Amino acid sequence: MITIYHLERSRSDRAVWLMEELDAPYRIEHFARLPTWEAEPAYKLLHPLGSSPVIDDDGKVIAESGAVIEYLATTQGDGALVVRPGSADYADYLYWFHFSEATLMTELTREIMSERVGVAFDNPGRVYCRNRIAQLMAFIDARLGEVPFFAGVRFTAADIMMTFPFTTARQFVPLDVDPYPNIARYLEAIAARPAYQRCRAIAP
Ligand SMILES: N[C@@H](CCC(=O)N[C@@H](CS)C(=O)NCC(=O)O)C(=O)O
Repeated sequence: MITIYHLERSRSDRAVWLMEELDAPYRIEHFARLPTWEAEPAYKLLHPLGSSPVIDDDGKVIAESGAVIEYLATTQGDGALVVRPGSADYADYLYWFHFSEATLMTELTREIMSERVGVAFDNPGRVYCRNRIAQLMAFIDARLGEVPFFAGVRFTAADIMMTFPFTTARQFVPLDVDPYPNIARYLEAIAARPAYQRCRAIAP
């Protein structure tokens, strides 16, 4: 049985959303953030790095969003949200699946931390980071102007990886999507998905 250790307002909501999309069985345990935004001490005991997400599959503990989502997407629900090698969309699936944490969340996290520790808005490092985020946003918007979902014509686990920066992460960093109509339209379509709505209620 899969257990999802959900830290409030965190990346573990991806795991909950994936399991809801697949209609796969799981249990969930809830954990709080401290006022510093760090995970409460009990969460830190789940894995040596103590950051969300962490899941457990019959005693095997797995962390790191990409690994968790790939593991669940591959082992649950007959792999319905995976794109397999040989598919025309395979390379795009891999690209966007990994782009989320490796590129987009890297820049957003830098900006979140700069704001938290009071780095001046016009600090050259922050200016670079904001310009980079604008470049990434335009790039993502262009992709969503070509196809309805990140991997192509169908909803996949790459969408679950790519949505987090625009939803939960935006509670920590201002990220205006109004100048990006394709991203805004995509987020409206995501918000209308029943499994996404269940996830929001189960794993706030
Ligand atoms: N790249 C890692 C980042 C993990 C991460 O930073 N998680 C945040 C929440 S979204 C966290 O656990 N913050 C609280 C803490 O580190 O105490 C992943 O995707 O798993």
